[in-house]
Amino acid sequence: MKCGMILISVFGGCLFVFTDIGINLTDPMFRGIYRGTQKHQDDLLDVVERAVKVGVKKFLITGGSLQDSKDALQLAQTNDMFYSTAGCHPTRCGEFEQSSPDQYLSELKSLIEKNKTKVIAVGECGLDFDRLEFCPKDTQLKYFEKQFDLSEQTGLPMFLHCRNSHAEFLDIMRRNRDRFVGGVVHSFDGTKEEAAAIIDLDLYIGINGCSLKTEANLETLKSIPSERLMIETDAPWCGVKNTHAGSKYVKTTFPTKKKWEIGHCLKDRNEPCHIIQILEIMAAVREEDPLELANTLYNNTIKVFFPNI
Ligand SMILES: *[C@@H]1O[C@H](CO)[C@@H](O)[C@H](O)[C@H]1NC(C)=O
Ligand SMILES: CC(=O)N[C@H]1CO[C@H](CO)[C@@H](O)[C@@H]1O
Ligand SMILES: [Zn+2]
Repeated sequence: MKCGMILISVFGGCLFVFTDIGINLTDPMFRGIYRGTQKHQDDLLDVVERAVKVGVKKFLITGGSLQDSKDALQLAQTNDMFYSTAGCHPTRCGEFEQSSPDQYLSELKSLIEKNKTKVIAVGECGLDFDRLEFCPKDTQLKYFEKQFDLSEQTGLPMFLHCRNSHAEFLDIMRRNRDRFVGGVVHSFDGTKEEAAAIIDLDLYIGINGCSLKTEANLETLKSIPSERLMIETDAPWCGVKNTHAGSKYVKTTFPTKKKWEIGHCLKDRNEPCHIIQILEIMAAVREEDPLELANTLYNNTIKVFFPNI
């Protein structure tokens, strides 16, 4: 595939290599469906092609529940660049109790074990105390900890989520540290001290648009060694907005429309091609060479998620 054709960038096309460690590619928005209604044609392939043109080599498709993990795996099987995670997001943890918690867990386990070449992490799992309306605290705590059974039994690293729950999160991570090989806390928006505590546990920190909203976020980003960072979009969520502190460092823009049009990005739908904007912000804030930084970030993902290649 040709690179750089749609880029309006000071950087050339294929220079960069990326693993987008967090991408919700099973979201119906990439099929043109919004709140159950078909609003435009399915443009998943265009979205993927735009990402490939900026250098995305590996797409780690997030699984957020048992069904979503099945869908993510099924999608991962359609493309050699796609991989998936399997687990249950904190806001979905009530699902464990809808039938039998043990069965929910064993179905996740069997999905992983039968598809070891595609499922590369346990997750998304963790804690989210900003959204307790979806799942109460005690349920989140219980089933986050339960998912270490999966990392222990499968030997896979973890893809972790932590929102407004740092103390409880760290407490659970420390208590279970010998039950998982490693992993990443994605969409990180915490303080320098919180970042340091995560690194102390020999974990990595994932940065997307939600990690770059304020000057304080940018200061925290500077404090993290590049050997501990990963990059992601969390698309279709967490896009970089003009109001975000990081946006002043964005150099690459894409043809974008408010109403869907073929060959264009859509204003309020983040896409994996925007990963280059995250890199531009990270490199500028950290005063690092973007190419060197991209290589380091890519190598970090190989170490954690693809140790055998
Ligand atoms: C990344 O890994 C490749 C292959 O092992 C190596 O050649 C390269 O120097 C590494 N780059 C960085 C910036 O770590
Ligand atoms: C490619 C592959 O190994 N697919 C398997 C994934 O797991 C399901 C069961 O959960 C099997 O039916 C597939 O064959
Ligand atoms: Zn998340």
